[in-house]
Parts: sequence; C-alpha cells; structure tokens
Amino acid sequence: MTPTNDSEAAVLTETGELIQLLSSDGRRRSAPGYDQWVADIGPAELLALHSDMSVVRRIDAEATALQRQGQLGLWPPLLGQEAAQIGSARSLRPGDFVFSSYREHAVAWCKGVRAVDVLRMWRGTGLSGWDPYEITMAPLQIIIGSQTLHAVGYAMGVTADGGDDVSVAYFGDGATSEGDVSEALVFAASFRAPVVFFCQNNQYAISEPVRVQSRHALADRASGFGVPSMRVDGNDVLAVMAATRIALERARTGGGPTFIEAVTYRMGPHTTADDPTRYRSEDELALWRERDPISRLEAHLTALGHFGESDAAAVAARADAEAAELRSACIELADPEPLSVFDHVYAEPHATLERQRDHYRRYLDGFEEVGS
Ligand SMILES: Cc1ncc(C[n+]2csc(CCOP(=O)(O)OP(=O)(O)O)c2C)c(N)n1
Repeated sequence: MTPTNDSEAAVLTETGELIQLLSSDGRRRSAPGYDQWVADIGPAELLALHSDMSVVRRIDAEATALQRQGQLGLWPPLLGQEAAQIGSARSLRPGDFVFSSYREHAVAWCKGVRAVDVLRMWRGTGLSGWDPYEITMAPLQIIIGSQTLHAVGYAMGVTADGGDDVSVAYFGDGATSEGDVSEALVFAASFRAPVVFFCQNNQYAISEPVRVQSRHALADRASGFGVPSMRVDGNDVLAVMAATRIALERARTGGGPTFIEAVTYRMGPHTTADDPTRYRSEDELALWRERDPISRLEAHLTALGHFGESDAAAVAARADAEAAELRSACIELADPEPLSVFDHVYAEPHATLERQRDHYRRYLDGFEEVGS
C-alpha cells in the first residue's frame, strides 16, 4: 500500500508498494500473497511477539539510562524499530546466521544473547559479548555495511557445504550508500547465495535523511542487481514476519537472495552522543509515534479480546525484572586485564601486535613506578 496522506508521503520514501497486515491503529488488513505466511500466528503467538517487543524496549531504555549515568561509554537506542527486529529475527531457525550492525539488540535477544552480554562492548569490558558460533550471530559491526559482505561469504559457504541454513545481513538505510553493500548484492545475485538483506530504513543515517540519499524507495534498488525485493511496513510485526519468512524460504530452497526494506523510524537519537532535535521536527516524531509498533499490536490484541489489564501488568513486570537484572549485571561486569585487549586480534602470533603489547605493558608499568 502506498502512503495515502500528504504528511505520510513526506516522511516515507517515495514509490514502492508497502506491505502492511496491521494498520497503524491495529486493524488486520489482508495482503494477498502474504496472509498465508502468518496464518499460524494466533493470539498466543501475537502475545509472545508483544512481550518480546515490550521487554526489548524496556532493556533499551535501561541501557540508555545506564549510559546517562556513566556506566556505558555509548548506546545506540533501537526505540521504534522493535517490530522490524523481532518480526524478522523470530522468523529465523537456530542455524540461520546473523550479521548485524550495532543497533540490533532485539535480534540478539531473539538469538538468545543475554542482555548484559550486549552491553559488554559498550561498557568497554569486552571486544564482543558472546561466542558467535554458539549463538549463530557475528559480533556487532560498526563499519557501515561491511557485514553484508560477510553474510554473502558465509551464505556461499553454506551452499558449498550443501546445507540449507540462511545468512541474514541487517543494515540501515545509510548503509545502502556504501560500496560494500553494492558489492555484496552483486556477489549474492551472481552466486544465488542463500542470504537475506534486511534493511531497516529508519529514515536517517545519523542526521542525513534518507530522502536526500535516495530518489527511489531503497527496495527498488535491488532489482538493478537482479535481487528480488519487498518493501514492508517495518512497524508492523506481522508484515515483517511474512516478508522475512518468504525470503528465508526462497533462500533455503535455492532461490537465492532477497532484499527487504523495512520502513520504520528511529524514535530516539542515533546514539546517546547525538541530539536529533537539531535535524528533525517534533511534528515528524509525533507522526511516527502514531505508528508505534507496540501500541499497534496491543490495539489489535485488545480488539481480539486477548489483551487486558492483567496482560499489560504481566508484560510490564517481566520487562522490569529483565531491566533490573540487566542493571545489576552491568554494574558488576569486571574490568578486563588491560593486556587482554590484544588476545583475540589474530589467531596466530603476530610480530607487530607483540610489539604493541610490549609497548603497552611498559606504559602500564610506568604508572606503578610513579606510584611507588
Ligand atoms: C564505513 C563507515 N563510514 C562512516 C561511519 C560513521 N557512521 C556511523 S553510524 C553512521 C550512519 C549509519 O546510518 P544507517 O546505515 O542508516 O544505520 P542506522 O544507524 O540508522 O541504524 C555513520 C555514517 C562508519 N561507522 N563506517
């Protein structure tokens, strides 16, 4: 469905059919070709999706507070992008491998990463927070777009091994302006790699609006690479799920890559070091608040008669408990031994790194001499 009113059109990228199964006020809409992909999602599954989104929103708020209190160096909030992340990641099989950027806390949540393990890097106590092979999710990527190349390489490896797992690359609208993403799309198309390109178009690359970066809907770019694409309402968890399931199935059955543009909005700052009031208006924010992914699903469940005060209280209690646990676990994270920063850079001994380690050891020893 294309945007219908002027204000909506002003914020969304132009053209391109927008797949939607839940309207902004929570009414179920029919989308031929997509409905059957979520036919198994009944009230219990919807409640579980609602709980996931609510808990990760609460965890995100707690992490933002921890950063403001000096407990984290930086934090990139996901506020507003819960449906895009939960809807897609809850569609994955455990063996499907995720290559994300730095804002995919909800994807990590679905993969089974403990919330405190996401915080390790942002607190500076670890280079990464989990074992990528155990979790089937690579460490967070800060270099914009390069994880799409890793995802394609991994997917080609899966094919070479005769497997049917899929790799999924998560990236932002800004990343589509990077050469790495174009290279990844070329390779994926050429080798029919079983990979899903999941672009969260949250409307901004820091302060750069997507409408300045692209004259077309981002999903429209994919066809130039020979990659089929879908443009989905990223604040509609059901629509995201349907689109992701279609893409995963295509990849698993030899159909190659798919590009999904999930049209969403980052309601918070780019990171806690950013002030979004300098580049976007209150009106724009208000418009997107009306499309909030969680209240939309809540309205839908309420209309179905499956969400009442006790459900709201249970979700809030779970979210608060997770946040409290996160807070104490974060504050208790032990500082690492300083020289351990060199431990996992290379698998084999490396002369330059050894020199750096030695230099840093002598630098640290210098403090002891001053103190003695
Ligand atoms: C290769 C590269 N160039 C520039 C940067 C600096 N940078 C960090 S975040 C960002 C914007 C990314 O925007 P987008 O891809 O839309 O993702 P979002 O943060 O909105 O999720 C930029 C330019 C970087 N990390 N890597």
